[in-house]
Amino acid sequence: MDVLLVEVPHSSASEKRVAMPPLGLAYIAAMLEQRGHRVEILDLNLGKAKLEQRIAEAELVGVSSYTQNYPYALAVLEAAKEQGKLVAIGGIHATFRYEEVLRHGFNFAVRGEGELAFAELVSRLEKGKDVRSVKGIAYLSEGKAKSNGVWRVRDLDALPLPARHLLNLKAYALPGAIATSRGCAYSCVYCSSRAMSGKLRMRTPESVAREVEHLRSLGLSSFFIIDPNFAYDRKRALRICSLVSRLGMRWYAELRLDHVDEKLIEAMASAGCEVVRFGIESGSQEVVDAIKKEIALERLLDVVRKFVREGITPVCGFMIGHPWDTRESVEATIRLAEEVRSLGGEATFAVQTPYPDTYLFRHASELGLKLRSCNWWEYHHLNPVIETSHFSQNDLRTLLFDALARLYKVEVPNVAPPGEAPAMLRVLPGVERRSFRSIALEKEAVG
Ligand code: B12
Repeated sequence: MDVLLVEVPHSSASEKRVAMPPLGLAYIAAMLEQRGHRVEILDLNLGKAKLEQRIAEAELVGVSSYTQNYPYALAVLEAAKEQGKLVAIGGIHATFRYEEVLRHGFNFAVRGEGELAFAELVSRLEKGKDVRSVKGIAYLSEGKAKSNGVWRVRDLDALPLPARHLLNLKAYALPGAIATSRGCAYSCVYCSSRAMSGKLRMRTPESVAREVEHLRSLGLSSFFIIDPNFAYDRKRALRICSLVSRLGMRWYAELRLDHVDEKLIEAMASAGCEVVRFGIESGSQEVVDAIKKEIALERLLDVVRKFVREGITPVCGFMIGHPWDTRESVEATIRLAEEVRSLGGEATFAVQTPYPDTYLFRHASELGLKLRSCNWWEYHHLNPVIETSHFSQNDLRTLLFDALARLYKVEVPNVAPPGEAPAMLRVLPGVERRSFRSIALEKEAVG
């Protein structure tokens, strides 16, 4: 079958170049090719040219979407429906909101990890067979949404490597996105990873090193580990460091504060790691406990010092607007972020955003959260869509800008129209939104 896979645009306000290739679609494509299907990947972040023509050449269209850019997926649906094509949607938003996407007209929602579910769906469609029993898909039957559950891949090492030959890697600022594990062992109340990918499954260090070697053979000089927590298994992380240290590549990874120690930091540094990101989320231990982050803040500054000493830039992510946040806890958060920066680390700020199926979203009213917008487009961490029992939407916006202004020592004109925060940020002179990716990009630029 001829399948077109479409990645819809990401709204990364301040990035001049598209950050990363759609790894999820590259995995889906590899499995389809293994089953003998012809596949194309169209990443609309690289331009919208030829969408209609590519749809015309395909028998089935598959769309990938997060919550925030779901409105774009509807535009692709419309374009495909105009040509009478079957359209499936997969990814995090379709997994949680399958009834919504089916009501909007998608023929199939593929829930969870799509490699096997979608390949099975395509093979049966090709043979004209009944697809209603395919695990991991949802569809409408007599107007009712029917779901066959969520499919997750048990043995990640058994998956074919992502089909990067279908991607124009040169077009991406950080082309070397790689996943060494899926899922998470923790249940932070605001995070979708656990809800989306379930329990943690890890690849063997040898299979990870083989993929990094493959990236190098493609001419890449760096890779970006997208796992929520690269070092959950310390022994595995040390083994990966020793295997990739021979390849002379730069790399970036996300970690948890409770899974790092001196030996691991040294091993990561000598293996070429240059930037790491920690989700710290608050400067108040009480709030950190309430959001079920399970880390001890008292360790942070020492860990930051150790990373900086080893030449790795630690980026700490903070959020304001947690249900338990007060002016005092927000103040503590800004103070801690300033301390991190004073030690040579970096800090990023976002506003708490309850994404579908997270604990926060499911328990919003008990937690005193009022959802002030159901326009998914506004769900992008820089624009408050909630009111808490302590702060109004506008309070949260002001707190966010004040935090950014204090951190970056600039004046903040409070002119933010509702929903337009990314555009607003462009008026903050000199405050390019510092993010894990933009800091990694700086390293790339230095080379
Ligand atoms: C890499 C990444 C990014 C990259 C995306 C690059 C890209 N082109 O894919 C960038 C940096 C651009 C990004 C940006 C943002 N991100 Co982000 N991102 C991630 C991250 C870390 C990894 C995603 C990934 O590659 N996973 C690995 C691949 C293999 O899995 P996958 O993409 O999910 O694909 C699988 C399935 O979903 C499914 N599937 C996916 N697409 C399709 C399509 C079809 C047809 C089928 C059948 C199946 C299918 O099958 C795939 C293979 O198993 C996740 C956290 C995580 N660990 O998952 C957060 C995550 C997805 N991001 C998140 C958010 C909130 C954002 C931002 C809104 C944050 C912000 N304000 O800046 C932005 C904006 C994005 C936007 N929508 O505009 C949330 C999403 C929550 C939600 N409900 O939408 C997550 C879950 C983080 C979190 N913990 O909450 N992000």
